[in-house]
Amino acid sequence: QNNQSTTKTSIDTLKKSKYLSQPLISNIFTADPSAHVFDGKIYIYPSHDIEAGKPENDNGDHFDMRDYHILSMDSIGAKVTDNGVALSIKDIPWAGRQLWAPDVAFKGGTYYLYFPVKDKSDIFRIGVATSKNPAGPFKAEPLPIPGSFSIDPAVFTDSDGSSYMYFGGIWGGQLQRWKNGKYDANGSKTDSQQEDQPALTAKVAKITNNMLSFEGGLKDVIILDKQGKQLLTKDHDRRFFEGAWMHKFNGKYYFTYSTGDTHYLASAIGDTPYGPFTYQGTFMDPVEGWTTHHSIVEIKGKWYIFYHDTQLSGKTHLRNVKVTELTHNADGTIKLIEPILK
Ligand code: FUB
Repeated sequence: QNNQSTTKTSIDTLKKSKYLSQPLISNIFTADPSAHVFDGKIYIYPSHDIEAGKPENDNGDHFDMRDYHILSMDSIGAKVTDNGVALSIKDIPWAGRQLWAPDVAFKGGTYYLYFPVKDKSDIFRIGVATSKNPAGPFKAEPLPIPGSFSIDPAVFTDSDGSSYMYFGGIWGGQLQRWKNGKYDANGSKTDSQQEDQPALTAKVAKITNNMLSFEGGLKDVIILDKQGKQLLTKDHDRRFFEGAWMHKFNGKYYFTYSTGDTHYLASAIGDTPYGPFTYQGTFMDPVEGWTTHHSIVEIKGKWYIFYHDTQLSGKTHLRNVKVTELTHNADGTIKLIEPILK
């Protein structure tokens, strides 16, 4: 008996030592962590993964999440608190299914939680819910943001107080079905399928003063190569797939994202929140699990990346969030992070 438990402990230790960092919590499965600092405390807004028994497919039906839990901690390495249900799908009047990756913004004493969910016609839209407390509970607005679609909202507030939303995702995220500004239910299941044309990319919109709508229309987040040419559909190692994030460092705007089917996190930098952005390279190698999704945040003078993998479950739809340090290089790139130790 003793020998068996010693062997099990050694195997567990060996397994753990494979990874650059360890899961932040293990009482629930969490993914897509958007991290922010409010009043000196760290808050993480993740998806809450569950086993819904849905078959795995390219549409992402197996990601059938029903609520959000917000995590908080006083500092990196400190105890992580799961603050319980912050918003449930049953309290979103227009929602159908699949609560995917959220983000949050703060303005004038109110926290705004932005979330993608399929409406009752199975079309992804982006909604807003509000709270006076960063950990919730949040109350959803009665309707989605007018003109919103697709997934993965990331809200960036610039030094002048203006906020912008970056959003979109191809394949299950449905971005490719909005070619002419209207949803095409019979459209492509993956991308534009025009291999030698500029790839579909994220959208960016300025958010109105009341934080509830878009103003000035949607713009494409243009990603250029070093020769000034837009990345093409066939360039799966570099083109945008989903999971946008924006942060500002040394006066430059860093647009970071997942390349999806090639599983990298990549960065591109620009001089304004609207871009254009010049591709800088990959800054995180693939994690375990199909999806990769992150946020980047400065905490007490150091930069961190929050991300997920499938260390606890070994299943692509049951993920766990993690954090590790991130370093900006002087040449505009971000130092490569290898989540699985060699
Ligand atoms: O969590 C569901 C989806 O998986 C997210 O919206 C994507 O970014 C991917 O992480």
